[in-house]
Amino acid sequence: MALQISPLFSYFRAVLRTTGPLSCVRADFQATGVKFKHILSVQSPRLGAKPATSPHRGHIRAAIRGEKFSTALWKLSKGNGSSSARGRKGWLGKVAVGAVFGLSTFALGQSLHTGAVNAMALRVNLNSAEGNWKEIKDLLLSLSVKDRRQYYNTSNFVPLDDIPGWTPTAGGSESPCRQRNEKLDLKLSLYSGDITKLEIDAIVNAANKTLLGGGGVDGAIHRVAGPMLKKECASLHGCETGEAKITCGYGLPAKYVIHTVGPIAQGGVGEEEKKALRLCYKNSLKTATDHAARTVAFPCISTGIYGYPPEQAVHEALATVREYLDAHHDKLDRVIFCVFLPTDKELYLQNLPLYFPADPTGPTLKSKL
Ligand code: AR6
Repeated sequence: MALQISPLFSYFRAVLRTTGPLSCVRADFQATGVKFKHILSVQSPRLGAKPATSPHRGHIRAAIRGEKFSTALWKLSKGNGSSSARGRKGWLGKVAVGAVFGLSTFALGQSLHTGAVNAMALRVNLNSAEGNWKEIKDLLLSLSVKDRRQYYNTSNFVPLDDIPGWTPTAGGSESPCRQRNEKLDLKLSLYSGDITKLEIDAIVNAANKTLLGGGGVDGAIHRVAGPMLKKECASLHGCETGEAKITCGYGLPAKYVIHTVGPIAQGGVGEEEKKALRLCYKNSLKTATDHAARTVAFPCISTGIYGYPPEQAVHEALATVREYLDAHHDKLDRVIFCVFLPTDKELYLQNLPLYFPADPTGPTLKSKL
């Protein structure tokens, strides 16, 4: 942007040095406006290589540039420069704002913003590896959920409202291993399906140490997020077992992806693997709350390719989430256990009441799942 703004301002200065009456200045600025439009059109390439054809694409770079340019002009028009330059800059800015495109300050700002977004038709392709992931991330994270929807790379996303809260079921055969904490009612969900569909603040990825993608849920997440995710992941320089790192969700309906690396348990589960698996859940939740993510979904970390027995992993998952929620329930609205296999769903249905028991004296509550 600096490359584009500075020639324009140099041009303003040159024109002001060489012109006399304001009408001439105005005429020249109008010409400059045309040039500037040209600069924006020609030098603002699409963020992706292919022409965008779907309604999921947007106008990210154009929006950022339009925003920055209108802000720059606004600052200039306020004349907040130093000492003697202040008066000249203020005057220059006001003339510039009034003159470029022959519009009022307000109309100019509006025109640049909405014009950049709507009329210039510069489009983003989240399926292309071209483009600056930081710019895209900044914009996506600044949008409301509703405004972000146009960038989703998946159909049939599932909004939080469609994910029922899990309510504890009293009267199971096994005795609970935790006390009841009514503050945690409706803070949990058991969701059966694809984690890449969830429109929530953060989904957790069962990644590997490189963070550069792989199979299983990791592969599914990278496919939907698109290549910008891999670019941002590459900037994180890997992740150790049990740690967690956060990125933007890009084409995913989830705003963030929290990448954690579970233990490889193909040789059996010992204390080290248990501890590492608990750390995955704890560090993922801490990373979520550190980023003000209030809704988080977990897959069954390590229980696929990494071979952790699911009937053991479920206890580490539930115990750690229970412990974290006891201490930090005010920071989280929902923790979702996202199960992919019917056998995992069964395991969670059996074990959830042990870690999140119902009131034994109250009415029997039925899970809505
Ligand atoms: N949504 C929700 N859960 C899923 C999905 C999905 N779309 N796809 C699979 N699962 P895994 P790991 C479940 O193998 O064992 C990768 O190559 C799956 O049924 O994905 O931690 C990484 O790069 C299982 O319950 O992760 C690593 O190299 C759970 O996700 C390695 O695999 C985890 O299975 C990590 O292995």
